[in-house]
Amino acid sequence: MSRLIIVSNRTPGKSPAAGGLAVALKKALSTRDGFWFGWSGSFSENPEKKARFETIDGLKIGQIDLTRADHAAYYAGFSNSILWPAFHLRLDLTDIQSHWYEGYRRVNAQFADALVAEIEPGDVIWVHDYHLIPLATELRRRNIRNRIGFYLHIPFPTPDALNAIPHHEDLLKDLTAYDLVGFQAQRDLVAFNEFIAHELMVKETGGQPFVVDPSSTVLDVFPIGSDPGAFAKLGKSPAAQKMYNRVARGLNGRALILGVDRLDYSKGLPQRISAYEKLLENNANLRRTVHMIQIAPPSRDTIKEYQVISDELDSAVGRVIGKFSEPDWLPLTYVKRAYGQASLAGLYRLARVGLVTPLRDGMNLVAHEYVGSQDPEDPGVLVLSRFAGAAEIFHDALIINPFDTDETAEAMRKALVMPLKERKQRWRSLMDAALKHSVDNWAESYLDALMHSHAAAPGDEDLPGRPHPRTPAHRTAERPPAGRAPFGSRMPFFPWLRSVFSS
Ligand code: ADQ
Repeated sequence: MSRLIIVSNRTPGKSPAAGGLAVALKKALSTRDGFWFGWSGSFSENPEKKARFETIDGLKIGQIDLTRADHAAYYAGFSNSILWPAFHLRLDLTDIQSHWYEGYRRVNAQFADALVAEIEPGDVIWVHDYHLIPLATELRRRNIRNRIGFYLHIPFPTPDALNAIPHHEDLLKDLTAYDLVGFQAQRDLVAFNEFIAHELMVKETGGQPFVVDPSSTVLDVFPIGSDPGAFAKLGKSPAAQKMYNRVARGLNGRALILGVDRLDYSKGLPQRISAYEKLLENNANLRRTVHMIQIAPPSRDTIKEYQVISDELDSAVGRVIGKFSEPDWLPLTYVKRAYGQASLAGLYRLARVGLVTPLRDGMNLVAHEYVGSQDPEDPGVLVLSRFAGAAEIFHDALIINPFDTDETAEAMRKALVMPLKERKQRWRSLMDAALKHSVDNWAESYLDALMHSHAAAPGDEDLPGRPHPRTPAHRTAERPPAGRAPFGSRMPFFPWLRSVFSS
């Protein structure tokens, strides 16, 4: 079996509290030879070109250091002050500083330099997320011909938002250097195709289109998931039970409404607090019968916009507490720290209402984890934003528009009074969807599609005399049908768009 090389901004750490994604990728690596590669988390003003390897928790990890200046431009700068807000359609929050792009490309080139020495013929390379879009281009420049796949964990932007990103043409070309590009949701593939369709229109009306030819890259949808079976077990574990009992005692029979998020402006937290405020305002009878817990540990807090959202949330929480609290009842608890998965599973299991209301989100794994942790005999209700990738999977959640705080408040009320029979029916359907879209199925279907993403057998491309698989001659060779369709969600690149490239 070919070796697997996983590349992401950071590698999994030494702490055992790894997320579902790290666990699934670790599992994929445990059945194959290979390693995980990324930034070490350390700075050096003169970083070694070669990767340092160590084995952590049975996993081979390769790392490099970065200079402080490059990291600032690549991570806080281009990745998280331009790509993240623009891909989440928050152009108002972008901070465009032109020199960041050079740092972004420099770090991708540095990743490629370190990787080149480690790649063997037949290795399959799986690159993760928006920090590393140019990595395949950099590897191809260094004559790496192996299969390389890319997975985007966040949503793909609409054409206008894409056009607002400096050097977006380069980034689109970079995507076409991959054999397979995987998206979270159909919405993302549609957005990609929409951009190409828009360029076709520009051409047809006599303008100067930006020509990118994605015809040698397979574009497909692979919705990520969690491990619902593991969460079902975890929800009953002693650590989960401890958290469950501790909080249940405090609730004293009140219904728990729960939000668990990274503190990020994409998660719609101030809007969520406003919706809860409306719930209490419009339903005086519910006051004292409910309690909301919002867990939101700060993230990326060196970036100004993250400090702003943190202040905004502080003030929204203070407003609601000030408005409704009584000496013996608090409407809301806001916890600004992260918890381990077992504690989260206990809280998820206790919550009558799980609030997952991002303004835009790639998938949102909290939705999957909430569903996985429920007690089948007394399940809670998921209130889910239509702008989370998860909404394409969880049809039996209460789907809301997070910008419409009246609608969100009404969904919370509906969830609180929902009869047990309906809760059970909805939960069964959600659990079936979570199991179908488990993180293991996701990794397996992605890797399967990557293995079939061009006609050459793995390693063949490196045999002497074999044509380079990415040469135009090879592109005309019949391609297998784009890998196994992940859960029937495959939507190929619109064939009629090919005309724009062939004319
Ligand atoms: P995130 O934006 O980080 O991920 P999400 O998918 O909700 O968002 O969470 C990822 C993980 O973080 C989950 O396993 C969750 O348990 C954990 N987590 C979140 N809040 C936590 C808290 N307060 N304490 C402890 N753990 C917490 C990005 C994209 C998502 C996409 C994922 C995976 O933005 O859309 O679903 O990658 O592809």
